[in-house]
Amino acid sequence: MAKERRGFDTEAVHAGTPPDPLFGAVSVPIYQTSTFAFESVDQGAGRFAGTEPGYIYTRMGNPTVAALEDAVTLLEGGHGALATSSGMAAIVTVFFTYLQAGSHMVGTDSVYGPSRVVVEKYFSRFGVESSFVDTSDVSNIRAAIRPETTMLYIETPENPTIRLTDIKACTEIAEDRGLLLVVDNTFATPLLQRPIELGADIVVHSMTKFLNGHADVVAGIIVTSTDDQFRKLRAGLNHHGGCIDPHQAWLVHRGLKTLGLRLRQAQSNAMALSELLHDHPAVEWVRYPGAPDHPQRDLVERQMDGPGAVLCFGVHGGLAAGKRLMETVQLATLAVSLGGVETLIEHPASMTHASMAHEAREAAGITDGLIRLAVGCEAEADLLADIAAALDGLSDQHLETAGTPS
Ligand code: LCS
Repeated sequence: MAKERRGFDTEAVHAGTPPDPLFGAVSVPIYQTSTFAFESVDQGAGRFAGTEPGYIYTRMGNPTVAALEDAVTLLEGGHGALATSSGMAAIVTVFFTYLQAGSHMVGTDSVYGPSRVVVEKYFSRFGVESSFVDTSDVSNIRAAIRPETTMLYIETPENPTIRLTDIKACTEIAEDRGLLLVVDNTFATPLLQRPIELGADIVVHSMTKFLNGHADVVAGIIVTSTDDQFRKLRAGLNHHGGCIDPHQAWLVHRGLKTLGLRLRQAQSNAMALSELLHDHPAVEWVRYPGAPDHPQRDLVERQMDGPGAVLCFGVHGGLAAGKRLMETVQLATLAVSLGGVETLIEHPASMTHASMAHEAREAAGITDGLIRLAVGCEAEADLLADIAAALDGLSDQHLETAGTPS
């Protein structure tokens, strides 16, 4: 009888946690070793040839790392996974493995800045061409595809514009045009969105964010949907060298167990904050997939099991007022990154997306006035009070300035 799929939280707690044969340790042991002894030359040769099971060298695989990879594979509904030293190492390993001179990729214009810059600035030196377009309108993807296009790379929800791209529609385009569809699922996580189930080929994550969830590790992962991709990427990662350290892998695996608990709490806080922002006179605009006025509500309903915990907004008075707000908040921390238990606020144009050219940033909707709020797990009332006080301060100042006779 087919085994029924267990609940997400059950899998998150138990996946990749095989019983420890030596002592029965309930937590996966940390195999903090760079290399593994062979019993014989023939056994070593067999491991290198792939005819003997067992580990060789931690860059090529490690049991603690494998436990984390098994867990994420299961949660994403993939075939296999490869954990990496950072989200960027995961992304660059995919590009390094699949792109070549003369090939062209189409990508989301408002991706995490370095995911785009690495292609436009570095891979271009090796003859790789790219077009980054607004993939929230899939007709832009079709228009950008060339005969030499081999990859479609999307991020949804997008960092930091919180626009969405229709994964199912991208799957159809990718199948039609023979492209590899790669989805950065960092913002949604497998709790809220499973791109491989929708037909994507490969999923990447910055595990630095929600999967680890505690702002104490930098890590990434690549999830594949076929054995062929897994083998190619395993070899690609071995040569690229961006493997994860076993201790970091163990920390991420520990964080992963509470992903559902953390993200549901953060999401509920984000919903309350989006309502506060929506109603506050100091706020010019807000974008959050959970808000009734998000322009892609239908897609949110179809593609996601929840709106997530990151939102963006702009205040009246533009960047100057935004800076005051970001420096006035007390509980929210002025810092880049997201997906941790603590609420973070940042200014993408001068921080996370500063490496993009100004025109490219503006064209992608990453305006100077955009503020990103990555909501954490604090008590809702405290977060609301913190943001409301900072916004009230802006309104008071705005009224004072408006009321000052010239
Ligand atoms: N993908 C997304 C969607 C990201 O947001 C980030 C990092 C990465 C990939 C790269 O992951 P990393 O190498 O940092 O693990 N995003 C950041 C951000 O928004 N603030 O600081 C880092």
